[in-house]
Amino acid sequence: MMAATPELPTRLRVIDSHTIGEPTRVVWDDAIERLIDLGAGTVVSRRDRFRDRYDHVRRALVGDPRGADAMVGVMLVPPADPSCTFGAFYFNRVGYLDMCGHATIGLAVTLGHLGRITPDSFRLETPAGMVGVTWHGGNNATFECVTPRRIQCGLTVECADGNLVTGDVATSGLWFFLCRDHGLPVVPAEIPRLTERSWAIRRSLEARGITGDRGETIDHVVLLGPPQDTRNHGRAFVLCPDGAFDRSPCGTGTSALVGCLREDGLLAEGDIWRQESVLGGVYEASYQLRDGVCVPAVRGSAWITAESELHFDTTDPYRLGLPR
Ligand code: PYC
Repeated sequence: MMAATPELPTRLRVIDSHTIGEPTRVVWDDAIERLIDLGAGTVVSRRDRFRDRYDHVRRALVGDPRGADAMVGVMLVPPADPSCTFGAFYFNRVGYLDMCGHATIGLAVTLGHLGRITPDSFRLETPAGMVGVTWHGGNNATFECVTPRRIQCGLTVECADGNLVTGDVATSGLWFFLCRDHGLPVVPAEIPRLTERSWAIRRSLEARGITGDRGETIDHVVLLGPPQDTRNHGRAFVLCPDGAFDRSPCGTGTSALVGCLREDGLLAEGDIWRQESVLGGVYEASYQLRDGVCVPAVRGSAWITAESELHFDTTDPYRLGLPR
């Protein structure tokens, strides 16, 4: 017998996009507000309430069979900070992300597509903090991420597969291990081995108790390499928490990298760093110093792929997603 079904509408409208390959699903339906009560307060408190009471909605929205590998969902909520126009929290098929760069670019292009914004800048309240967003019109948007911080530089880790790698532990809204000496070409043909190696690194960080400075799991691994196109500066394979690789160069990962490059004296204020994904899509990143604080900016492009209505038929055994 099927378990009693928790609150979930039978239909929900969403807008899907991809940010140079990386999928985003923005929930765009009044029904969700009638059905779920996230209370008042900050984006963090609304996200936590969603996680505690309505986590099944997350799985139904972005997990199999309705979601896609690597998809990040965005729930728009009212901001608590009066300087922000919107609030948003992010989730994927295994949990929640405090910030997501590609999904922020996807959200800006989606809001532009819906006529909710004009080409301009606005402030977005996210669980990681306040993020500046500019929709340039059409498919292009820039986000200014939270301040990057590197807490370990040149850390050597022995992986479960026996390989020794050296990298930096850094954050810019999410936690990353950024590594250059992983020994693999950052090309599509190597995605299975890049995935395996980055999982080995992630497992080894966990086994050694290496975390963010408040015990956060380092759940994104960035394997860096030289660009394939001489107009660009670097290339990245990024393993996401759900085991999928980021089809884009990873927005928050690129922000964290910008912070490391600055500290290493490899990127001057205002200079552009063009970062390729393992698939070849490019973000343009730079930073400004505001009151001495590094503010990274990442510019990218997103395209709407669908305006759809998801169906959650009450007779569907998988209306809440596959059980995994
Ligand atoms: O663009 O920040 C990002 C991101 C994180 C996980 C997937 N994309």
